[in-house]
Amino acid sequence: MEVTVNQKKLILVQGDITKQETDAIVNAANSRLAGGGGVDGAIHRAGGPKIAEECRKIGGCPTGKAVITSGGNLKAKYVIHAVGPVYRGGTHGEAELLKSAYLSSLEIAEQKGLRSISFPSISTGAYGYPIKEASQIALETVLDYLMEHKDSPLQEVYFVLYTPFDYSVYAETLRRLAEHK
Ligand code: AR6
Repeated sequence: MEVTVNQKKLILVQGDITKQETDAIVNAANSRLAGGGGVDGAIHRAGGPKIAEECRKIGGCPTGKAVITSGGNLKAKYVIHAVGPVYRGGTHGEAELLKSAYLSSLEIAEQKGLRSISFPSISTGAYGYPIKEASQIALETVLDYLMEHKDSPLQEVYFVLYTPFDYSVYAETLRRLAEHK
């Protein structure tokens, strides 16, 4: 499924983000940039040790922010490591922090002049963010960004959802949001 905003595309696909050929893929990292399971583990496995080495040099990243490394052996030239919040009931600023993790990634991509980027569903695995709420924040943040940054070099923003269920939740949210824009 895809929608167009200011001649830029937001595209939902189901699959494995490590296979994406966009300029950058986004990692759902932790604030120590220490690697882990889920999409983080998959990216480090597929990208090789160079990514972890660069992460070690950077040292860490606060929740709600992102940092960039090379893509190692991946097809993507860069990995943007975004740190989403751990979900603790929704009353600890989680929504703002999740939005900020997406925005920080988009800003880094824009500064680097990237044309395409792929996001996973940040925080909805190990960090426990309910996916319906998270999809609303993720998609709204990207749609607003594309609307407000006409001159950004970013032309394509993908969401790569790992399971058919995750894809269906994002597709439903996107349909709803697109109707109201
Ligand atoms: N491609 C796309 N999405 C994937 C892939 C993949 N190859 N593998 C998993 N997902 P999670 P979080 C989905 O747990 O909740 C790590 O240990 C997965 O189905 O990866 O932000 C880090 O080091 C889920 O929908 O990230 C952190 O400590 C989504 O990616 C912590 O987990 C996010 O799940 C971050 O937790």
